[in-house]
Amino acid sequence: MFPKRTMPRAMTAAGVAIFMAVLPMNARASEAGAGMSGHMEAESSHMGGEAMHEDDHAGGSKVIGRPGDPSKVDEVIRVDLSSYAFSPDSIKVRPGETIRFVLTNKTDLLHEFNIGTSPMHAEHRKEMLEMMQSGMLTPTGMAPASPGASGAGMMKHDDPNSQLVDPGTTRELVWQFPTKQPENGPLLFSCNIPGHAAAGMTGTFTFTSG
Ligand SMILES: [Cu+2]
Repeated sequence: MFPKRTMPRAMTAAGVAIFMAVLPMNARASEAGAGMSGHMEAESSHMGGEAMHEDDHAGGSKVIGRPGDPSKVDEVIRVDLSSYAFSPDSIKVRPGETIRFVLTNKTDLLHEFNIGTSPMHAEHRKEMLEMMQSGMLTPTGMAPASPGASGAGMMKHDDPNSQLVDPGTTRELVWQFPTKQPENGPLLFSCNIPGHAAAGMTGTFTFTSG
């Protein structure tokens, strides 16, 4: 029913993986020590049928959903990414439904669409800031990969709940939502590129009753 667009996604994921590969190991270690509550360590290839959780310290459901099956999409929602806002900035979700987000960035800056709870976004923002500070991430996109960035010690940063949208492009993200808000929710969408969320680039998911 919908055309598959796997190539742009794959390229973006590879770019992110290369970025994370060069982060200082001590930075990664200190994050881990602080409890990477929002960090998804599994590779996307392992995420297929598995729901995503935050670390479960307090009990209760913290499921934020899972990568959706592109052949079982219940609803298509277009979201425009501008500097610095989402339109719409509030999205209604039916419990358990699968949404294909069509994300269009008409600006000349890089933006992100990331689904998560507030603590997850805060954690991811720290990672994005480190990428920016290391020069691997620029305001307009990923820096070209440096030779030798791959190999042993390669870090994966392939979050299936996130899509980077290059300037002037459209990307898609298919996500199956949980049946209710996570205990430590609510679910929000956010651009975690440094400064963008603070400037207003966030939005809310609200769950309808049925
Ligand atoms: Cu942004």
